[in-house]
Amino acid sequence: MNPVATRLDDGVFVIIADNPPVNALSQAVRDGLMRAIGAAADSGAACAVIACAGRTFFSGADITEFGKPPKAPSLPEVIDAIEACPIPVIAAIHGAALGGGLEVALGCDYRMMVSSARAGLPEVTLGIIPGAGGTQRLPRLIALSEALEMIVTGKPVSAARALETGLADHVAEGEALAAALAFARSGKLEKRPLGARPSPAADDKAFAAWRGHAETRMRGQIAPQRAIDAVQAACALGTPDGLAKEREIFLDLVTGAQSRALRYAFFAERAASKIAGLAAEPLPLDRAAVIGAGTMGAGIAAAFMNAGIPVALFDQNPEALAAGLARIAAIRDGDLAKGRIGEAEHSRRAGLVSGVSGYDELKGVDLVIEAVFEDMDVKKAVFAELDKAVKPGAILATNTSYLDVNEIASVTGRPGSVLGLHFFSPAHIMRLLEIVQADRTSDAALAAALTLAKRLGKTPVVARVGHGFIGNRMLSGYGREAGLLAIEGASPQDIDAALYDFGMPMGPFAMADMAGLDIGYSMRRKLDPSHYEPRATALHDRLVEMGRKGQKTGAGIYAYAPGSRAPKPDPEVEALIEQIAAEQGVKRRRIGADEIVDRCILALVNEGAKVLAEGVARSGSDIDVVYLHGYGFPRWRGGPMFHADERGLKEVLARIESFAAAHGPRWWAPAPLLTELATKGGRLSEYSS
Ligand code: T1G
Repeated sequence: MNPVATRLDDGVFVIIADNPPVNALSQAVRDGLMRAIGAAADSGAACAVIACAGRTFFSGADITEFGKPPKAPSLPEVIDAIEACPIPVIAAIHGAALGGGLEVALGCDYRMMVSSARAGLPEVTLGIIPGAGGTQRLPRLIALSEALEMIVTGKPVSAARALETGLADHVAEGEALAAALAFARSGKLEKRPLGARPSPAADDKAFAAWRGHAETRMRGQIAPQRAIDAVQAACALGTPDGLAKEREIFLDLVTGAQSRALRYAFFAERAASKIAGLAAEPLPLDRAAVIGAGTMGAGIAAAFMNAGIPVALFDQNPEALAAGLARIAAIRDGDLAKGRIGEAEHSRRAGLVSGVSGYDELKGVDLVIEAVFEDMDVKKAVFAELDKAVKPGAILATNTSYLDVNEIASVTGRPGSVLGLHFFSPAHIMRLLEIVQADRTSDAALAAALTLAKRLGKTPVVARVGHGFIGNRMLSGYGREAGLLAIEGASPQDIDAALYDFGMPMGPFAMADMAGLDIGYSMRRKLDPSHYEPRATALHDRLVEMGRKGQKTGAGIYAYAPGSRAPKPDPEVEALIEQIAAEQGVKRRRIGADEIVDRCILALVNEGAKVLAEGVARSGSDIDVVYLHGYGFPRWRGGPMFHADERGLKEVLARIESFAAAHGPRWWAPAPLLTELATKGGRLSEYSS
C-alpha cells in the first residue's frame, strides 16, 4: 500500500506521507515520494507541499534497512528529484525533521515549521554522517559555523532557532499542512535549489574549532571528524563532487563497527522499556514522597520536581531535612542561572517540593521511594512504618543498590506493591533507572514503574533480585581487577589511563577517589566475604584508615592540590602499594594497557554472562543499556556484551581461560553461558533469558 497520498488543493499539489510511528523514509515511502514529485511536475499546480501525517515529519532514513542490500530509489535520488521539480516545493514540518527527513526538506525550496517543531541531523549519534545531501546543502543555506554545529553535534534546533539561522523560512502556529498552504498562497514563490548555490567559503578556524570539540567532547568517535571532512568538501568542491564525497564517507561509516554499535544501542534502549505481555491498568503517579533527605534522596526528589510531579521530601531529622531541601533548591537555582529554565518554571518547580517529617503526612501519596541508609534493618523499619501510613494500592519502592528487595517486601502487607527503583547518582541527571522486580511485585506496580521512568526521562532496565542487581554486581569485578593490577605492578595512573583510552569517562581509581573510598570501606564491613576479594581492596582500606578518603579529604589514592580535583600520583601511595605487594607475596611486574583493559572489561563480560544466565537481567542488550546509561561505557562500543560479541566470543573465552590459569578459577572460571555461546555460536547481546 502506497504510504504517500497526493491531491490538488486549489492550485497547490499536496503530498502527504503516512508511515507510522515516525514516518521513517522506508523504501515504500521513498518510492511513493518519487512518484508523487513526478506527478507534481505534471500537475500544472503553482507549487507543491510535502507534509506528513501522524506525530512527526520524516524522522530520517529507516534505520532497520541499514546493513541490508539498498533498495531503489535511494534517498539522494528522491531528493534530487524534489530539487529538480519544475515548481517550487515547500516542506511542512511538524514534530521533528531529523536526518534524512531534514535532508528531504533541504531538497525543497522552502521550509515551513510549526513553532513546536525541531530540525536536526543526528546521524553522528548513529556513527554515520548525513548521507543524502545534508553536509552539502545545509552549509549552502545557513552560516558555516551553524551548519557545523548541527552536523558535528547531531543536536536538533528549535523552530525559533531555525528561523534565526535561515534554516526555516517561516514559523507558524497550528497544523503544519494548513500553515504551509497559507504560506504557499501568501506570495510569489520561486525555484531556489540549494544544490545550485555556489560552494560556501571555507573557514579553517571553524573547522579547527569543531575538530577540537569532536576530539574532546566526542572522544574516540570517528563520524564527527568525517562529518567535518564532508563539510570541507562542500567548500572545496562543486555540488555533484561534494555529494559524491559525502556518499563515499557515509557508505564507509555505515558498514563500520562504530555505526553497528550505535545503531544497536539505539534499539537496545527502546527494547529495555518493553516487557512482553505486561498488561496492567496504569496506577496513579500524581503525588510522590522520598524518604531520606541525603544526597540520593534529594536528587531523586529533584528528578520528580523536574518532571513536574509534586514530591514530599521526608526526614525526621530537621537539620537533614533542611539540608535536603536546600540541595533541591540549589539544583533548581542552578538550572535557572544556566538558562535551562525561566523564572516561571523555576517558581513552578519550587511549588512542587515540600518537606515533611511525620509518617502521617504521607497518607495521600501514590508512590514512596525510600532512600535511607544502606542497611537492611533500617530499611525494614521504614517499610513497616510506610506500610501502615500510606494508602492502600500506593507503591513502596526502595532505592537500595544491593540489598534483597524480597526481604524488604516481607515486612509489608503489600508485597505486590513493593519493588526497587535504583537511581544512579546524581539522580536528577543520570538516565539509568534499574527497576528491581521482586518475586511478588505485581504487573500493575511494574507497569507503573516503567511509566514513571518515561515521565522522569529515565532509561529503565528491569532487573530481578540478586546481590547488586545488574550494574553494581558486574562493577565489583571491574574494580577488583583494577585493585589487583595495582598490587601486581600497574600504577593507578596507568590503569586509569588505559581504561580512559578504552573510552570509559574516568578510570576506576579516580572514580573511587571522587565517590569516596569510605563508601566501599563501610560496605565491605557488612558484606559476605564471598562477594569480594580482600586483596584487591587492601590499598583502599589502608588509605581510609589513614584518613585518606579521596577528593573529599584532599587525598586518597591520588593527592589533590587545595581546591583542585585533578588527581596527582602520590609517592607515598606508591610506596604503600609496594609494601602491600610484599605483604601479599606478589612479585610486581610491568603490565601493559592491553592486559589492564582485558582484565577489567572481560571481568564485566564474564559476570554479565552469569547475570544473564541467572535471569537477573532479561537480555544481554539490557545489560548493555545499564552500562551505557549508568556507568558511561563508551556508546560507540555498544556495551560490554556487544563489545565481547564484536571481539568474538571464542577469543574472549580464550582470554578469560588464560586469566583463570594465571589467577585461579575463583573469579576467572568462564561463565557457562559464555562457554556455551562461544562453542555453539551465538551472541551475548542477542541472548535473552
Ligand atoms: N528508523 C526506523 N525506526 C525508527 C526510526 C528510524 N529512523 N526512528 C524511530 N524508530 C522507531 C523506534 O525504534 C520505535 O520503534 C518507534 O519508532 C518510536 O520511536 C540518509 C542515513 C523520531 C525523536 O536518528 O530520534 O536519516 O520500539 O520510541 O520517543 O542522512 O525515534 O515502537 O518498535 O524513539 O517519540 C536519522 C531516530 C536516521 C532519528 C521519536 N534519524 N529516531 O522519539 O519514539 S539516519 C534519527 C528518534 C539518516 C540520512 C541518514 C526518535 C524520534 P518501536 P521512539 P519517540
